[in-house]
Amino acid sequence: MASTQVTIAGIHFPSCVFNASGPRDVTLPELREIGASGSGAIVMKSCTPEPRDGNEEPRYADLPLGSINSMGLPNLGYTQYCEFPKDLAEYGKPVIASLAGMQPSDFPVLVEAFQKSDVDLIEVNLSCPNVKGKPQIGYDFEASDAILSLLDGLGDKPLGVKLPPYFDFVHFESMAAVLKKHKIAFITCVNSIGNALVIDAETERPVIRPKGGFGGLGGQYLKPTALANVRKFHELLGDRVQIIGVGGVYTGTDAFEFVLAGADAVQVGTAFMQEGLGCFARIDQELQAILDRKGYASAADAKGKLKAL
Ligand code: ERO
Repeated sequence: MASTQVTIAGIHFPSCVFNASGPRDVTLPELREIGASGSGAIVMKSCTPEPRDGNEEPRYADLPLGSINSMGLPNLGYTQYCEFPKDLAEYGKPVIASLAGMQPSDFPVLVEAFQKSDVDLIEVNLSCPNVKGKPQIGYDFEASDAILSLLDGLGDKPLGVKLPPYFDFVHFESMAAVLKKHKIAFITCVNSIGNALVIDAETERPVIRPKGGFGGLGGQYLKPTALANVRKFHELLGDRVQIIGVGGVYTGTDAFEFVLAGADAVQVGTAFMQEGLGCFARIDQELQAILDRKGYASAADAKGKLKAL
């Protein structure tokens, strides 16, 4: 059987298929369930300095080809997520912290705390689309650079950045130039497409309430954009930055496409919401079967092997 094990920033993952930071990884019981599942890692919900209830309901909706959400960063506050890795150690898989500051000065506080914790990797979310009045930092290259400058030298745990989707080659190049200035071990690409609007023609209303219905679009709608982002950043950053692909991974074929584009691993968001914990083992097995059929010994062997047409 082909191997789907992977090493990211020197940390071993039993599978390259694992959960995306999202609505089902907020509490310790939810994280324990992910630990006991086939997920190759435990990614925790993006956290802030203080606990947050998030936005008003309804704030998540399934769609024919994916999902829309405006959760608004509900989380228990970072001190809880610094403690959870001790409780999650028994599952023998990497624990990834995800953090999102409400202002630039929050980021070093959160990173420093996680550097002292038992988490294995730290994902800095520069792309939350749903906090009222706050822009997605990743679309402001100077602001992103300034925040990453505050994080340089804060510790030895591998640091990654969760990026928003980009749609223009100039923007890929601008963000790649920022990333090259800092010690970034991995990028997670991409977050949901921000500020989409889904309307129910029957009710003549949006399907979620916060922000007049504007929210982050995930699932199949996102996959071609996500693949393009993985591919472009792989071309621009080469082997110096590893890539975790996310956006519309429902099947082993989806995961294989991300690997061909240049991903080392994939995260599962909407499919996890819709199918539940069984999705990880299923996608992993489907990926193994495709790798076997195509003669790849491992997912790592297929990384970046997209052929020209
Ligand atoms: O609303 C959220 O909590 C949220 N939703 C997303 O689609 N992406 C995020 O990064 C995020 C919060 C950080």
